[in-house]
Amino acid sequence: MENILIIGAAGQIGSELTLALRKEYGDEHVYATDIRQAPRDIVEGGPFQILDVMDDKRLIHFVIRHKITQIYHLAAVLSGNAERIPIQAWQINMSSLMNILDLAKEVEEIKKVFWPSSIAVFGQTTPQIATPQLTVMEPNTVYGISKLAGERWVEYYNRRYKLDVRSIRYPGLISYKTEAGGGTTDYAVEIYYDAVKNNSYECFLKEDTELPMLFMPDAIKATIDLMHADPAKLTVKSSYSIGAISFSPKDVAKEIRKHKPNFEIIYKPDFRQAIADSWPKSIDASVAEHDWGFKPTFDLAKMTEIMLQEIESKTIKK
Ligand code: AKB
Repeated sequence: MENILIIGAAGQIGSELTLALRKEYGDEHVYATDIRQAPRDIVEGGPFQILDVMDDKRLIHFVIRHKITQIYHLAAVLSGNAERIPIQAWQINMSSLMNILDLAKEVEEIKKVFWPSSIAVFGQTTPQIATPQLTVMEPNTVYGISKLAGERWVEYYNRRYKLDVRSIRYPGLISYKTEAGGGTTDYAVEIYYDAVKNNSYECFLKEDTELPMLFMPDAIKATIDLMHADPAKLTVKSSYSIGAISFSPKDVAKEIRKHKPNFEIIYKPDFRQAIADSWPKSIDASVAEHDWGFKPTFDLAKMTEIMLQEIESKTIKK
């Protein structure tokens, strides 16, 4: 029997992954935690507790009391926010990961850990088109530096302590359930909300800034597939590159106009432009495809249709 701990269950990935894992393992076996209140379906659909991943003493009690066997550590300060509080962001991102890795090494019952990395591990010197799994990595954002350091630690714990830690380098994630917070790819979520609310959007990136993205249902499936994969087939012990759709703000605006012909967009790039410019435009996911069958299904057109529909129906219900 598996007992799963989710850290960061109120966040963009956590709020959807928790529900998917509860479906699979049973509501009562998936313990959702966060430092803030989570959406209603998370709180009411199974165990939920306010828990700070930085509080290692409470964390270990929690893990032992609930006989946790798998941890998904999703909490992090994202790229845009991390540039505002660099030292604090580094401390939060690194200490929380080290707490989890060390805990998982010590507690024998914990069999698997998941930790998300990001395309932010790449930098200006990385080839930007079809960025390979293994390539130059010189990130110049605090978030990217913390994710790259995290990847090295994940590989270290895998090899040195035989701890089964699995990881994905997520591209920008797009979802309608919980809004992202503090990232550079967030424009691709905000644009849909503002299209529904105001029929217009002020974009903080330039119109032709192309970035790799993934629709949340594909991201959730990828995460679960990786966690189920045969360990003998996993050749990457740090983090797997994945990415499905590459587009720019101009491309999304064009797609939105197919549904809302009067939609307007203006461009006012801010400090996040430099972050986006240092990231890949597209990702070569062939290693993830080969090792554990990564196969995204949504393209920009299908995703746009669903995003607009779902946000509209949320807005009407309110
Ligand atoms: C961000 O923009 O910071 C994140 C990421 C790509 O990791 N969405």
